[in-house]
Amino acid sequence: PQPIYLSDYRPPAYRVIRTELSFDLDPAATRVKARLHLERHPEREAGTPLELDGEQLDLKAIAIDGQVLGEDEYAVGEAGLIVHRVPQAFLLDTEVEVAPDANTALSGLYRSSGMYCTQCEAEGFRRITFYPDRPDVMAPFSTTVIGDAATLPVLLSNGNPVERGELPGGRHFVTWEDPHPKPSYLFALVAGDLEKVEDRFTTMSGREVTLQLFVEEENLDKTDHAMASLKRAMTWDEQTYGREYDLDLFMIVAVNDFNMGAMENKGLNIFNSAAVLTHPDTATDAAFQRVESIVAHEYFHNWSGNRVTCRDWFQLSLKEGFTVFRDQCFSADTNSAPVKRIEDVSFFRTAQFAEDAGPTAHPVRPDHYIEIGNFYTLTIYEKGAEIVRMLSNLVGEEAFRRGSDLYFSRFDGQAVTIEDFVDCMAEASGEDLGQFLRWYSQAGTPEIDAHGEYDYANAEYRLVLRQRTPATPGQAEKQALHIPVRLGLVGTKSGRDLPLTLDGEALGTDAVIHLREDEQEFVFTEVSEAPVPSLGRGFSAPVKLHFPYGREDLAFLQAHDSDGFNRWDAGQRLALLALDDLIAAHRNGVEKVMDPRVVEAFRGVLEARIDDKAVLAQMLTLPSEAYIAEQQPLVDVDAIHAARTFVKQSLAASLRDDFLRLYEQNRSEAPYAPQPEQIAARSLKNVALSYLMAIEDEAGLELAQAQFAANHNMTDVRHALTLLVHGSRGDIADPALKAFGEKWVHDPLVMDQWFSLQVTRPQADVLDRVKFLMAHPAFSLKNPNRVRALIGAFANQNPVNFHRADGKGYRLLADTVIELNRLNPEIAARLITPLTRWARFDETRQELMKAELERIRAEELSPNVYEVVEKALA
Ligand code: HT7
Ligand code: ZN
Repeated sequence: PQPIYLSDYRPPAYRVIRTELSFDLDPAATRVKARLHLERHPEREAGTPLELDGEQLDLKAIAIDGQVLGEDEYAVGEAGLIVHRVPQAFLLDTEVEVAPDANTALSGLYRSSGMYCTQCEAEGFRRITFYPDRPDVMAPFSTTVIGDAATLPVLLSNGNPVERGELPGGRHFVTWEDPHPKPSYLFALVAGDLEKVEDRFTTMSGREVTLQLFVEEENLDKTDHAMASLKRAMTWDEQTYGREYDLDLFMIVAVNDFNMGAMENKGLNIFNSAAVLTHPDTATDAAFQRVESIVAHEYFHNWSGNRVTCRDWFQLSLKEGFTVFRDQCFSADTNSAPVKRIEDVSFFRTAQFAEDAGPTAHPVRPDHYIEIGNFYTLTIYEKGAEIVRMLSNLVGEEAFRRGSDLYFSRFDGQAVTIEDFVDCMAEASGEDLGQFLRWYSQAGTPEIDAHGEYDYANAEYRLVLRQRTPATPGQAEKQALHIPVRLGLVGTKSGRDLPLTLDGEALGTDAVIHLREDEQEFVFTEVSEAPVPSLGRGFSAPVKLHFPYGREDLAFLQAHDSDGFNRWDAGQRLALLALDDLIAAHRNGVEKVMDPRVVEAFRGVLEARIDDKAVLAQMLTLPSEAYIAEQQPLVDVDAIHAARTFVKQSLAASLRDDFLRLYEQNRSEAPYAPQPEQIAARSLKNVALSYLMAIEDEAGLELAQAQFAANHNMTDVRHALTLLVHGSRGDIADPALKAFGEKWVHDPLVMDQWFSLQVTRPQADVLDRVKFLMAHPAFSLKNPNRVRALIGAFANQNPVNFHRADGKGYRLLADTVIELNRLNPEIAARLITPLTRWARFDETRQELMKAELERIRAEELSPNVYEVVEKALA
């Protein structure tokens, strides 16, 4: 497969003025008729052939302006159709046959649990009909769906239904009109035996919108939260961005087999059932929050993505980065804002930093790709969102809103670029964002080395910041970025933020300084006492910030920093320093000794009377093994696991009574509600239980058993069950696990949890359990959720077992990738990720991982898997 380059972009030779589709649904042979109203681009010369994308399509008929084409007038290849001579403006009629049941890739038209559905982003529409399948070709669509009336009572597509009727042979049809010009990737069709939940929303201008959620009958009781989230999101987008919904109908459909979380098709969002269905008995607090944020994310795309879309797929972050930023702000406004930031940054620093340091690292706007499906990455989404967040902070909230208003009005109905977006922000704010644009083209995580010195005599604090971005594949040299660093100076005597004066200007006690050069010195004057700097507050830029903090400094910041995020981060840094020592001790076979300063810091947190329980729970949570690994020059999974377990047990032993008290204070019999206060109390109680279970004393075991048996809500049940299953008391865990599995055998989303919690056990026998569960009747490689729950969870969340020294974890993953490469290349390519990180491990493991990558490479590969494996072995 050949790469596609951004520099080769050319506008489309032919525009689609209108698209008319008709689907006659059949599992093995669906007929798709397409009538395209086409026009040559004024700048293209007469005689330019018409080239349409098309894959795995069986062409049955083709005509131009009603004239059937002769065989020498067109050619069909693996990638599409060429019509050699066409007029300037014309009608193209095609009819193709596709096989939804044979579609295991879940891209294009496929069936899931008997229901027909589509997934067209990024390039799935070309598996439905011949079309210029690129986002800069936008057209209004009319779609007629024909199906069996008895088995497919519900027939949906984008827009509004305009006609319906009966047909001979027990069939029926519905015709849908979508007046908004859209690219093909936003097309959707659903047909099935679905139940509907309906609600209404009145927009800010007083228009009535019907909201519909379609699910299988047994899931009717799991829709309330998604519907409520949708209405909250609609209100928020009106209030925060002035954006109103633009059709009379907004539909969401839940499907069981889906490659990602959800899809923002115009007026007809299709959701992975895991991203929409919730019930207190079956979904955890985290699942409730995830549903809320995904419902909002897809809804927000109606403007940031659909009304204004991407010119080409290199601009993917234009819609995804902006929309993630929007959904993050929405969740922050709806829940605990500091905790939302802590959770997002924890995830980002663990997973995106690892991606940016690995062989698949790429800029937020890549300049080439082989398979765009491989670029739905943390870099495009999350780093893209961090860049938009920096922009918003740089220009200020008001200018940001003016900039987004300008962007939406200037480019409504158009397909545009990242520059168009940034230009609007520059225009609205008057800021020069030229250097800032480098964030989009430069891969890798920038590192800042900071040094500070307090000059008592002159009451000055000198801060020197040096930036460097490490080389990444294809980018050896890096340029200096414009990095906003939010900071405060916390007085060591007063414990308060000191006033900041820079170059004679008073900046208040919390300010942003702008690092634009490789190295810059900032001299703060009138600094009345020796400070500890609090740098990168709120994670003001997606960088690694190094400062030679001593442990006392970190304990001080943890207790006194006015910035909640940095207070939490100081605790994490302190724990990391202690963990470093313990990892070294484990590797050297030396006895591990707990740093008393960490115990005292945790005691301080417990006694500090922090009101926000959700923040307190975060402050009591140790860095994850994955994040610890991210900090190590060479990853030693066993030493990391041993060190973290030791710290957890030491804290549990020293603070046992505090954790017991915390547990008791936060238990509640109140009926479950996914409300921030309840979620916070549950998270605090469950953090306490984790510590108690780390030492498995009688009290902890009893509480975990009782919590499981009380069966109050899935958050508590799952947490207790996980702690039991991950513990050493099989006599207690096994019956609980069995009972749970039997109870929920008919609920796929709960069974996913049942699979995951077993394969993430740290015990050494888990590989056999993984193999055993792969043979379980409920396991299927064709269901992406199940693959993620079992294989994905094992490979990504069980480092000690996945990285077994005998390489059997790697072998299992490679075997699965090889099988999935044939069934579902998108999922196969994603699954390889942990093997691509081989360079972070010892030589023996490196060789074992590379051998598995070579074994995959020897297969006949999909472009998706080929691209990832080639990069990993380059
Ligand atoms: N924009 C959507 C992307 C998506 C997708 C991409 C590739 C393959 C399958 C997919 N399903 C959904 C989701 C989103 O970001 O909102
Ligand atoms: Zn998105």
